[in-house]
Amino acid sequence: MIRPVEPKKILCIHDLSGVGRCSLAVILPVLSVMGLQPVALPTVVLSTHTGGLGEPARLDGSLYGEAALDHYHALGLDFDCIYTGYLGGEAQVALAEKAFSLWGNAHKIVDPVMGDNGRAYSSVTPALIQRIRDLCRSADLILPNYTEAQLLLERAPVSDPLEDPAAQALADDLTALAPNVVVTGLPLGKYIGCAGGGRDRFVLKKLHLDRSFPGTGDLYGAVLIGSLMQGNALSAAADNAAEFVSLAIQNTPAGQDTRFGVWFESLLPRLCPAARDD
Ligand code: PXL
Repeated sequence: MIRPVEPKKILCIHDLSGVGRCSLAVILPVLSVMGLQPVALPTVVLSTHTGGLGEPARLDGSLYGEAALDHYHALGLDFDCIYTGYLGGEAQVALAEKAFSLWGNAHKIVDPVMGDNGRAYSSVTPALIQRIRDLCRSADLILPNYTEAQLLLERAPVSDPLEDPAAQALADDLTALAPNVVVTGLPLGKYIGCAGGGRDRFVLKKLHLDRSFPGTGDLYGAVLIGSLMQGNALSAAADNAAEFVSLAIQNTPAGQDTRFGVWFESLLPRLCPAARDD
């Protein structure tokens, strides 16, 4: 008899933005369809993301998050993985730190959400950058984009194109902070690439993108983590994630308002383990 195995639990500490297809709104469906069990811990509830849809309605989740972590710990729950993303301030970094210390054996993955396109987000202060840099030091894997990689390394962020060796060197330099690194959104000539540092080094030049959308970093992170939790090596997981993001962008009709994110929903069945050979 085949004994059923409980799906792995992933604690997802990210914002919940109602409109705009980013953060928990993409992470939860992706992880579920990949056969995993995401547990959402919204750091902040927003009516939309903050990327150009006006001033969102906002509900801070710091106190809720502290109480939810205590509740999960009292229940004796275990998490296979903790995945952190958008942290709206230093109190929310403390939430991630608390989760890391309560579940010391979980695989800890930090997406150090701080900026994009060569600039830190307006709400991101030097003190917050330092706290997030410190959080990265307790992670097993970090997933910065190109801008965040430079902020973590205390380099002035630029969006200039890179050669492959420089992309690889950036990922290698970040292993001073965390043992495994994937840098996303690297401008590699006519490609957007990602580079991995640590035990599983690689440079992938996968995406030939004509448009950029909010939330594709979260989509990428969710597929990568889902793939890792399914037992794939980091470079294979990064490859799967790049391919899915590329497909989702191609699936979004030209002329759509990019602020509303990529049309990934109809592609979700491709991520389902049972549907893989269809
Ligand atoms: O990773 C995209 C994202 C997530 N969360 C919030 C955002 C954005 C992009 O703008 O504003 C709150």
